[in-house]
Amino acid sequence: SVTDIAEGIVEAVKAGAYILSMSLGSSSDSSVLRDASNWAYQQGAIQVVAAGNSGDGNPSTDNVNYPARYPWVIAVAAVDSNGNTPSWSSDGPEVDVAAPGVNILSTYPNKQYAYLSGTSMATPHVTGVVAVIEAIRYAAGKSWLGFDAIYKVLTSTAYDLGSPGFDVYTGYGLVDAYSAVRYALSLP
Ligand SMILES: [Ca+2]
Ligand SMILES: [Ca+2]
Repeated sequence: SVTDIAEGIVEAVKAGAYILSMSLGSSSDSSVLRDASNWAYQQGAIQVVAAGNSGDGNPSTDNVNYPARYPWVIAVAAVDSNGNTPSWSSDGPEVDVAAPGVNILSTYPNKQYAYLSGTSMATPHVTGVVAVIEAIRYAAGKSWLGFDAIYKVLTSTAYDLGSPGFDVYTGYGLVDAYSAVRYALSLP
């Protein structure tokens, strides 16, 4: 339930998890989810969230789920191996970046692997990049980059896809781990 998710966010941050990967969402907002997510942001947590699999191909309708819609999280759309947006990837002005989300080799119940598709598969690619950024900065003796700086790093180094510049399908573009790490290491 949404209260379970809210509680999970709060307990994770209380336990010291400051990078949250959330392959989940709902089309309806909830005050308890909003409060928990905003609280996590205020604690310095970086929340990376699947935009959703409710795309309709219409750029004028917003299909981004909650909590991906919140401005204090990073909302991730899916692209295929050609950089194209699958029809189901949720589109909207809150999409921040895109990542591979079609036919992604994934862990699966009962000690299995399976090729899965969804913004749920795209999201951990971005979460991993955030973790690498913070880890390499830590190894270099640099401070934790908070949400605002991470947001700038990811969006300004993303590889532009689709229509030039920001678009509602891929946000600022395909997340680029190497460029993002290089840029993050150049920051104080
Ligand atoms: Ca739409
Ligand atoms: Ca674009």
